[in-house]
Amino acid sequence: MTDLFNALGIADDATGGSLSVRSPIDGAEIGRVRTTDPAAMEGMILRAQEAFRVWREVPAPRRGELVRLLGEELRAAKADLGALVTLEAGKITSEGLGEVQEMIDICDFAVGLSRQLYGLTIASERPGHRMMETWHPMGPCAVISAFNFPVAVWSWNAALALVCGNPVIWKPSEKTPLTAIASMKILGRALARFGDAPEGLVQLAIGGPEIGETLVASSAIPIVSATGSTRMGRIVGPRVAARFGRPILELGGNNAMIVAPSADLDMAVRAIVFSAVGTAGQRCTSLRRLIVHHSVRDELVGRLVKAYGSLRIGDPRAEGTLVGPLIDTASRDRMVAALDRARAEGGTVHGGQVVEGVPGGAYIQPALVEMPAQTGVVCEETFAPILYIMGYETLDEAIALQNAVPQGLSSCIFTLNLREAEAFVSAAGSDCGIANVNIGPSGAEIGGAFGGEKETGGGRESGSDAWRGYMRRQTNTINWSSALPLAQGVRFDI
Ligand code: UN1
Repeated sequence: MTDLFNALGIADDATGGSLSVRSPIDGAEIGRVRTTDPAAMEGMILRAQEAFRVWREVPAPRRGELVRLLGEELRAAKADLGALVTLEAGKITSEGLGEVQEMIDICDFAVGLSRQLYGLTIASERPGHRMMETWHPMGPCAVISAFNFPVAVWSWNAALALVCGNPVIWKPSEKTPLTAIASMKILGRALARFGDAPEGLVQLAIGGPEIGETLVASSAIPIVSATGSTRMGRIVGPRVAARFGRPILELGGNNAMIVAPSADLDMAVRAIVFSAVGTAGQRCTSLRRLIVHHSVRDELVGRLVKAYGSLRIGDPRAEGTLVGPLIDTASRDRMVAALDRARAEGGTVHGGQVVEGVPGGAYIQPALVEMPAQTGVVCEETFAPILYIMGYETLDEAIALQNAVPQGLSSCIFTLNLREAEAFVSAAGSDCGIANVNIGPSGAEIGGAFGGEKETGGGRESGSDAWRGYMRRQTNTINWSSALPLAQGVRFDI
């Protein structure tokens, strides 16, 4: 561990502070970090504003160079940062590395984007006039991130914000400050090679709700990108909106898969197991509801019970482990309580036993729960590996079930029937921000816009044109004639 902290340059930061950081692997303290004094936030916000005044005038491709260097440094640090993600967030080794790869991917994307912040030209109704759109930097961007993707979600936001000309203030989860400090050190290496970035371009604020509240309340921060629970989003969203800031919210999901009669069940089983138990069910895209046609239900459930029975649960660093610990025992308690409630609502539970694998860690068998209907507990997101299973007869019924929850992040259908697949992704199909065919709901690539509707919050991050959320649009009308005609035929002669 000391070697790891040295390699990432965080050894000095990971001792002596007031916030105790525990590894979910065994509950042991792995570091103490200093929290940010809430009284220091004002200075931090001022520094971000000063950095903005410089950074917004740096040409976007040059801004992209910083992100290119960050991508290079992340490549060099991938094994170490991945190992730290495993240590601090409890992800299995492959998923820890995958998270860092996601950071590298968004850096590559943002570098290309730094030469493609395109606007439109628009036909003017007036002779000798031209209309166009210009995209300008917006200002400091606050990033409030969650424990489950402790570094990738920051990088989605930071890479885009930086090429778009915005400074970043990052408030990571209190459960994962070490990966945040390490990411800042890695960024520091890129900044040193870059040379002339303004001080305060990217800052880290570690601490509890009072830190987040300052960022949410400050009108000097036009963009607040927040990832976490719907409960958190209900507080952050309205507060940012009330000061006419721009919230980018990525909140709870309750993601479903429909398995149709024609589905390739071999593929479906693999997709279900990865998306329901990967990251111990702690992705916002994790599969939580299986809506399976009655004709294939018994076979599929039988195969899933078998597959779940062979899952290796334990130390996420060990070769062959597929299910690591939950983030903490409170999270495991919530899973146990949800399973009790599911039983009370008529469910039959397979698995879900607490595992005393490594003492001090919150290990538990992932659970499959056959439900008679989509009851109250199924409509809630429990951030743990619980997969509720329900049956259906017609596709309309399946789509209605899938859409009948308050969340709208990710969804998918397994079918070899073209009509069903197209119906699922049509206007009357899935109401989610992500709708897939023959792949699971989790593990999205960074090239697409990421986010969802309803209680998921409506924000979009990562690929496609999500960058527009980090810039302000300006409409320009240029008159190159020697007359001054008014629009809409208005006459106003003086
Ligand atoms: C999250 O859980 O907040 O699609 C993000 C996925 C990952 C990102 C998840 N690429 O599962």
